[in-house]
Amino acid sequence: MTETTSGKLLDPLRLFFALWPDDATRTTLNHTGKWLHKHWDGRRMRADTLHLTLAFLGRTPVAQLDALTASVDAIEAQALELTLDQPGHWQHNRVGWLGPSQPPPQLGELVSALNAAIQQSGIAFDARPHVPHVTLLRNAAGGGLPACQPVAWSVRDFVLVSSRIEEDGANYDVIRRWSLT
Ligand code: 2AM
Repeated sequence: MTETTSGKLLDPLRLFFALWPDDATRTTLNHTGKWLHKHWDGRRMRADTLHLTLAFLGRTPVAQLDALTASVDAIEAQALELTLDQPGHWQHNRVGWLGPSQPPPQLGELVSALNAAIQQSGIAFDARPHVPHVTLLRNAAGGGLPACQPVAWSVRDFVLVSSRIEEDGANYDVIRRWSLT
């Protein structure tokens, strides 16, 4: 699960918490990625990697995983409905993305609860202000756009993901999943 292709266990892991789309939402997001690519060019993210990051931990020793998951087990957060209706482009890293113009309060609550749980588990962590987005393009040109078809996403769980940077790009393994109430 968190092994390299050569079979070695990765330590430290490169971890992040994320909302992981169900198959139907993933297909719709991928469709929006195609549409955005027509306007902004760049490199499309593979459909199987699409996600919305909640908190990024970076390099974390495997030895800290149990403390982390125990802290997160104690979180009680609510299910939420996301409407991803806002395409965006960041000049500094040329990322093209889709996010919610009006993030529901439950999303901010979940992010805060995760930040607290990460800190409680003793992991060195530098929380940045959270800008909810799904990266669809890298090296994108940006510019004006026609109206974008919103993507509706019923969020019922969140995941912990381990990221492996390999020759074909980033590969992600979902290593734990937590239900929202
Ligand atoms: P991005 O898609 O905007 O690049 C895995 O790398 C995920 O973690 C991606 O969603 C990425 O966001 C995000 N990420 C990478 N580095 C980060 C950082 N330093 N702070 C917050 N999120 C980060």
